[in-house]
Amino acid sequence: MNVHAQKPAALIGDLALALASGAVEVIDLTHTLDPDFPVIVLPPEFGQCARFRMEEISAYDHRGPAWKWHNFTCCEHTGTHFDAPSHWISGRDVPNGSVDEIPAERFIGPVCVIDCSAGAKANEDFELTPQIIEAWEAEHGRIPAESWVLMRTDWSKRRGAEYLNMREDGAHSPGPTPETVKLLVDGRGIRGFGTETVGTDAGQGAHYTPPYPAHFFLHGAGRYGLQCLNNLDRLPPTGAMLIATPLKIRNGTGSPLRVIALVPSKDAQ
Ligand code: 23J
Ligand code: MN
Repeated sequence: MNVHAQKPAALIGDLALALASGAVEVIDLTHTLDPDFPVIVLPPEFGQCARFRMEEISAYDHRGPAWKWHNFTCCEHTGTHFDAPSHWISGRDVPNGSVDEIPAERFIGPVCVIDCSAGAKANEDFELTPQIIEAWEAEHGRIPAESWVLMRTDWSKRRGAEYLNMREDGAHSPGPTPETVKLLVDGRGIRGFGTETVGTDAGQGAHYTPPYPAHFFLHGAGRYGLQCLNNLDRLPPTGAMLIATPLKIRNGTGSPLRVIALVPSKDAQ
């Protein structure tokens, strides 16, 4: 354990006080679940992801005079969502590879945010490369093992058809190269990788070797994915703590979830 660490009881008490006083802020990294929020569209020969749908059971009426409630349905990979190792063929035999089996402590961890917003603005097929990771580390220090690495592109600000950005040859959106994912997984031992786009892979990710390298290498190594993240422009490059707890779906390969980050307040520093 770090020699500077406080006693755990003092640490939790201080955190509770810091949250209550606003010295630590809670940032919501989640989009609203809504039937209009885009879902990934695969080539037509494959099965497709269902959008979020909600139906009213009652609304303080004859169907239930004092209560309102809904049934909802969706794909595991709808809206802001978590990818488990069992989502990909490379991770099919990973122990504790589905959302219900992942130990709860793995849902909380430190965050590194790589700002690719300028590059993604100039090039919709922008690639996160090992050179960009190394330049980020020269400025902010080495990416710690078991951290979440988030790729900021400001893609979350896009609306409607601009979000999937589909053309005749498929979607065009930024993502990591195979070498980058290998560096993060094998070289740094990250916990997981998150994006603002509809997948952890680029829109054109099927054309890499292997296809969809983020899914292939992350999940093959028992690491996780987060997609459709929001508000990454409100996170510092380092120093935030991510909390991402998927629903406990038996054998689930992923789940929509509320993702939040604890961030030191700018006013209270
Ligand atoms: C299935 C097939 C390809 C991809 C995906 C799902 C996702 O992006 C996902 O939501 O996990 S690329
Ligand atoms: Mn997914």
